Amino acid sequence: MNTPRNIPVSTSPSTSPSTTVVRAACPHDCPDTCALHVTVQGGRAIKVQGDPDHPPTHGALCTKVSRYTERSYHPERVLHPMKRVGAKGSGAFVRVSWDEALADIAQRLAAIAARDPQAVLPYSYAGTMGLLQGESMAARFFHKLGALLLDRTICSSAGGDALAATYGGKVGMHTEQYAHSKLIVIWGSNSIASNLHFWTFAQAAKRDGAKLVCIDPRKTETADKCHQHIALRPGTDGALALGLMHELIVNDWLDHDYIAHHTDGWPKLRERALQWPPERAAQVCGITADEVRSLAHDYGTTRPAAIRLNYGMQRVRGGGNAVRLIACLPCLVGAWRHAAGGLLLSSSGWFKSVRNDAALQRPDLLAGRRPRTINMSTIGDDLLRESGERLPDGTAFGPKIEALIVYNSNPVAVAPESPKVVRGFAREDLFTVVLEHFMTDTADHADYVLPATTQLEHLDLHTSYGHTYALINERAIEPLGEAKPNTQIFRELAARMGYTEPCFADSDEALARMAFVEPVHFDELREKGWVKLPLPDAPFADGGFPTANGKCVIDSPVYGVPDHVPNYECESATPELARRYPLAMISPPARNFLNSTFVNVKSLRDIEAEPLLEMHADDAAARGITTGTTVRVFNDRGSYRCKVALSARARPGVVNGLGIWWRKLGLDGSNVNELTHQRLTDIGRAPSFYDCLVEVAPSGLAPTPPRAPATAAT
Ligand SMILES: Nc1nc2c(c(=O)[nH]1)N[C@H]1C(S)=C(S)[C@@H](COP(=O)(O)OP(=O)(O)OC[C@H]3O[C@@H](n4cnc5c(=O)[nH]c(N)nc54)[C@H](O)[C@@H]3O)O[C@H]1N2
Ligand SMILES: Nc1nc2c(c(=O)[nH]1)N[C@H]1C(S)=C(S)[C@@H](COP(=O)(O)OP(=O)(O)OC[C@H]3O[C@@H](n4cnc5c(=O)[nH]c(N)nc54)[C@H](O)[C@@H]3O)O[C@H]1N2
Ligand SMILES: [Mo]
Repeated sequence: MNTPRNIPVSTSPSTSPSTTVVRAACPHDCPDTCALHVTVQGGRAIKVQGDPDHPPTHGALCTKVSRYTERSYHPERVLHPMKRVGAKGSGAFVRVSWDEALADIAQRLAAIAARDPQAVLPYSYAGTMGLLQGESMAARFFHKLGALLLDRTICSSAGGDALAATYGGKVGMHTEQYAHSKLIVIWGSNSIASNLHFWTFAQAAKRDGAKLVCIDPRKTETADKCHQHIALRPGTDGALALGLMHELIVNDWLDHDYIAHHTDGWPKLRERALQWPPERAAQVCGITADEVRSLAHDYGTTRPAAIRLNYGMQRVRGGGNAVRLIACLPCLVGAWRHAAGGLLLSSSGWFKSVRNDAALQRPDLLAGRRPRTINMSTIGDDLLRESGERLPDGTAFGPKIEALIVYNSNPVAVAPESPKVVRGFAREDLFTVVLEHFMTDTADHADYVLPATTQLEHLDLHTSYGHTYALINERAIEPLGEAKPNTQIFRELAARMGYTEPCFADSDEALARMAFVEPVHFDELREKGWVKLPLPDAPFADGGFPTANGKCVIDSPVYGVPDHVPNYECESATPELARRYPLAMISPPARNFLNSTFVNVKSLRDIEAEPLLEMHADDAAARGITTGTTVRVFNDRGSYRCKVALSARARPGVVNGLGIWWRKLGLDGSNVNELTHQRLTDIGRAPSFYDCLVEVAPSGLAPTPPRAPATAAT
């Protein structure tokens, strides 16, 4: 926070004994995408701080990323290529040279691809959100190979596709504008944990008299600090939105002019909403009718009113429909007329016009081939399929997956229904290469683990899904050990495969120079660290949504009029299942981890202590469970052992299994995904992690008190 403002900008890694400050960007999968200053002394990064001048970062960092040097210099970093010598999953590896590893990998991939390139699957997500170290050289490599395509759905595609169906893109309010709102509805998000920099703006509004409402089944640390917490059942947000609309209609809190000019299809939704009086919505949501009425009153009568929607509420069967319903609300009351009113789920669509993904990823290298697409969320099932196997929709699966190249992801820990994922990764006839910083649960199953650089050790560029600035990440230090950037690993693999197209020789700087188009310039990023997209403060004050006719689409030609869609697993949809497994389990992120990243950083793991299941006192008492009891959490898919914490954070009927722990650091080598399923959301082909029924029973071991979590300092 006290970094001098006049930092000398360093564009190459420093080895001088003097101290330099390098401009960087946080690579993690988080809406905040902070601008960083990395202090380097004698070639070693000694401090990572938030850029005080970048408005969304405002000089502050979360606990995790302020420890970024601890992660980069971690004694367990994988710093050399490693080849498996033991059974898959055993973690027995020996060090080999780059030469040996790359030669063998290229030879094995070439042999498989010669039979059928569609037996090769790339698997990646957002370990880094960087445009270069994500899908640039990697995409070129797989396009040239003709490998399977990956549908990257594991996080946000239900809400993202739903928002795009409504507004025409993943677009919304500017995060800074929340400082000026008078009502902020934080919907399906634990902002203090997962969107900390937004929370600063919400707090400023609160100090200015704004009311803050949190809608979340869990009483999160964010809910603690809001004026009101509405603890609805998981997967009932669509019903709540319909109940709110009912009240907006009957009390005439609608902006008729905005509706008439800037929305399409309201009459049909109006008819549907009139069937949702507060009593009906309340009954579905497990809340009181007064809670529905009072929220509708606040939302219908306060200006400016802003919703911060987040992805926590779309990880259920009806997540897409719920997002569409909620996205209609700001149009119904004309909240968009104000810069500090409206809604933000994701801002990533604002970058669409300045990104040149085709230049980075070169889909033209497919040369007319159209490989099949595999959904990353069903990797458990798909790794276990045989060639030509009949799929539930009647079509045939293509060739069996024979090779898997994983980078920027830890699917063995994070993908749903891990019993199947683990079986797939354990297949002896599967050739697996993992590019990683650490020996994760996934790396343990690899034939080769290749050491990748961290954000301090490579160049990258970033956009954001929570703000509207493009950023640069300059390389601050030389790669540690023999680590190489993902780009370089794919460049060298391409050479070994005999790919001679000039694009495989592009340097990282060459890639960076083609990543953006007007008005974002690489040289300006290099000079300033970040640039704001030129966008109006109140983007939809006069409509102008990026849809075909500029209106908010309520009645979609593809999806129809949105409705409440009950969970796959719930009392109303599956009463028999609900009798055997009466507790709904959600598994939201733990504050000091980022998905499964940082779980191995001891100082952060010490804060989280151990994998815990939060449980309401009544549910625990009914099962003879108390704080510290080791329990079995189970359903038909699997069983997971952990300790229970009786907690006011859990509502009756719902248990919270905070994630995402590395399996091998759990009590019995598993984590919450042992219980989740692979069924996909209504829109966007995404997993429904939080749509999951379980039962909990003491596992027979004597209760011991959980390790006391230390106090987090952020
Ligand atoms: N510290 C930290 N920050 C993170 C992450 C992390 O793991 N740790 N993950 C990052 C990633 S990958 C993402 S996608 C983003 C997005 O972040 P989100 O996925 O939005 O994560 P949270 O903000 O924790 O929101 C989840 C919240 O939704 C609640 N929830 C669960 N089910 C429902 C429901 O049915 N309805 C409603 N209304 N709420 C529900 C949970 O109790 C939880 O508090 O955060 C990013 N930031
Ligand atoms: N039960 C349950 N499961 C969930 C969720 C949940 O809420 N509940 N959340 C889901 C969500 S929102 C998401 S986004 C996914 C996240 O799933 P993933 O994207 O797989 O995220 P991480 O678990 O953080 O794993 C990222 C890995 O990338 C590695 N990495 C980072 N940078 C680099 C790099 O530059 N090069 C290489 N080669 N590797 C790098 C890290 O070391 C880390 O092991 O998990 C999903 N799974
Ligand atoms: Mo995510």
